[in-house]
Amino acid sequence: MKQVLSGIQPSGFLTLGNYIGAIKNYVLLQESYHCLYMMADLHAITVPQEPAALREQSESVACLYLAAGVDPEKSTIFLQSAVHAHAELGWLLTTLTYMGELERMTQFKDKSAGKESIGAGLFTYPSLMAADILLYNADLVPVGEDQKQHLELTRDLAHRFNTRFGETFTLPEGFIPQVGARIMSLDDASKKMSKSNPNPGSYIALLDSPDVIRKKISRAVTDSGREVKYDPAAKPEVSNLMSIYATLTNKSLADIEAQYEGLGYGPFKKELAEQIVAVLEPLQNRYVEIKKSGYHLDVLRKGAGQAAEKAEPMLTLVKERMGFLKL
Ligand code: ATP
Ligand code: LTN
Repeated sequence: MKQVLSGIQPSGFLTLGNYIGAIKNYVLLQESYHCLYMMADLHAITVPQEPAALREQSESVACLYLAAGVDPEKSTIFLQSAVHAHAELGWLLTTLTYMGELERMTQFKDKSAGKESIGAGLFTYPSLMAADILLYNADLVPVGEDQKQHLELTRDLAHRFNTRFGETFTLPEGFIPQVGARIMSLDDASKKMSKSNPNPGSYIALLDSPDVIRKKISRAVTDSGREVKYDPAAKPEVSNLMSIYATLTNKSLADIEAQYEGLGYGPFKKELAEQIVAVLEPLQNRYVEIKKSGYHLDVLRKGAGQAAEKAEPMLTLVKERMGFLKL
């Protein structure tokens, strides 16, 4: 059976972009594959995090995985920091990564732009992500479009290692949705929707109340026309809202165009907000229950043990192949 691995950084509270680009597919894939889903907390600290906030956000991501339907009987759910092999293999792979490769990463360029002090970890971030994936010989990695470049690097590192030290790692493939792989900001359709955007109006948080969701959608930027038409080049804002609508309702973009022909943006936005509420309200109710019960902490404890059991033999093999003296 194929192996799946993915993760989300607890660097804030999750958005609809995280749900559509990643979590929705986590739930789908667990029916057919061995799946490991982590809270990438070692990645989250590549930008400064308040300790109390990091703890709270990590718990929140775990509860959201569970509330969205990731089933701990089918999938292993764990904290990256609870499995030591991630940091260790991360270092080993950092030594195989070229500066030029890291300098080309668009996520690094975006996140470091205009900043005075940039942590070295933000730069070497992709080598750690490669370690997460290769440690379990994952075949498939469900992610949004923005992670494609990191996956390419992961494949290059796996190939480089295999060539130098002998066949060890599987070369992973991305599992990227056809529609919704890059949900854009509600206030600026040239930027991706992101949980670390300082303007909360730019995203729908998975924990936003129904009224906040309605308000944010009604205020979402649209062009001055009125035609509900999917045309990302000419109408990026409406096209983005249509992608959200399509993924949440499983309707095709053509069906949505037909449904709102001649009606203008108003009715479309109103119905979109209701569709989002219909998906998020039950998820939020489950979230509250799970958080209160503390169930997620048991899941994480068990998950760390299961993940470590798989990761340790791989790390031992890698170290042996690289020539570390075994005592
Ligand atoms: P940050 O703003 O802190 O960098 P983020 O919101 O971009 O965070 P990540 O933790 O980097 O979220 O991403 C988690 C997963 O969600 C990844 O698979 C990523 O590709 C996906 N994802 C994030 N934002 C979007 C988006 N706007 N559209 C589709 N998928 C997304
Ligand atoms: N870099 C990813 C989060 C992440 C990840 C992973 C995704 C860390 N390790 C391993 C897939 C597989 C991001 O979404 N920013």
